[in-house]
Amino acid sequence: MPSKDKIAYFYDGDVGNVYFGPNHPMKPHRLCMTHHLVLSYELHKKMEIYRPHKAYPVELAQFHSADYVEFLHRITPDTQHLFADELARYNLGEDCPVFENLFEFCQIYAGGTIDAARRLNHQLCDIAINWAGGLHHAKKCGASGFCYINDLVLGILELLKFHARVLYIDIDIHHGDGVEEAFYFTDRVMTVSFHKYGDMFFPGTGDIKEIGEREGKYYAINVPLKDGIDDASFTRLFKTIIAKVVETYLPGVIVLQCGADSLAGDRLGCFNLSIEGHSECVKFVKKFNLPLLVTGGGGYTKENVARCWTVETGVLLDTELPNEIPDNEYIKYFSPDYTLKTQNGNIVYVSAKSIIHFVVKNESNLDKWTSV
Ligand code: ZLS
Ligand code: CA
Ligand code: ZN
Repeated sequence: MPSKDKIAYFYDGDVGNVYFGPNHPMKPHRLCMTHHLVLSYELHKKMEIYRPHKAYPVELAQFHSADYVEFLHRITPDTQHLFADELARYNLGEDCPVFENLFEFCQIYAGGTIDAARRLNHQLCDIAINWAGGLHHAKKCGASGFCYINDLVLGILELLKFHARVLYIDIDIHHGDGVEEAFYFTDRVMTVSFHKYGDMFFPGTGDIKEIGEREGKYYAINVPLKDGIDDASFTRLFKTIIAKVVETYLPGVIVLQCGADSLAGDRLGCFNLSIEGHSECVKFVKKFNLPLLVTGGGGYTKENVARCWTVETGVLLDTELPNEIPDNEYIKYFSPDYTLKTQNGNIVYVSAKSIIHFVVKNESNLDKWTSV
């Protein structure tokens, strides 16, 4: 059945041309690979493709401090040695290096999420996709974990102009700390993050006991998980929690961060999800038929990131994709099998009992939930 949903997809060919540096796990080129795979399946024919505007400094300063935005604008790889104090103050360095065209990169991915939110606000689409967005760690006054500007917070602030309640869901393997922190004291945004927790895993926050404060108490949900969680456990937790949240919170719009570092075989991640498991979460969220803003996020084994986000573009379009990848100029990256679904070799089998760390606690906002 062809979809009746109107899908807006945001992409700028310049976003994949920046380079974080040798050995850095974040490879923006994965965004070009994703886009080429989307094109090779001819999915562009089923949605509206937009080049996002480059967000203006004043737009970035709706969340970030003006001095931080101004510094990001000004700093270059050639001048950074003159600004040691500021680099430290704004947490720029190994995880968040200063590279060529850094500010333009931020303007593009943030512009994409802002444009996506605005099109949803004006009911010009039902679903808006920005795979370049989802940089959930950035803080008001500084960078963190490969994230400089928090496009998700900016997108949600835009959605709040038209919607009383926004639900934010984060399936990146890392805790969505920047988004949680921005809305920790309000009941107008409910944040739900699924993530690896413990063993000093970055960023170290996201305990089940973090539930929000003041007006925001019970409006932050954290689902801390251990290594190796598989499709069956993850999707069961996800569906149980999200169904209950949507039923009780009644959001006007959903923002879904689809970080692909929760896939098996990720260079930084340690979960055991297949692309089918990951995309089942997207399918489940789509079924609520609420306006939906979908972003990327982490993902460090780039062939699998491209595969995953292409499958999920298909899910959002209600289009099943043949497993054999059609010929395209990036086909070499998908050798040796040239198929879309996760290679079995990525899955590591571990005892299911050892991996579920998530316990429903009476004192948390999950108190009325009988079992997960
Ligand atoms: O959620 O764990 C850390 C912080 C450190 C260890 C790494 N060193 C460099 C800094 C201090 C405690 N950082 C994490 C950040 C993970 C961000 C995830 C982003 C997202 O997916 C959303 C986009 C981390 N993990 C791995 C690295 N950093 C890392 C690995 C290898 C390198 C090379 C480049 C840089 C320095 C050497 C680097 C970082
Ligand atoms: Ca997460
Ligand atoms: Zn991540």
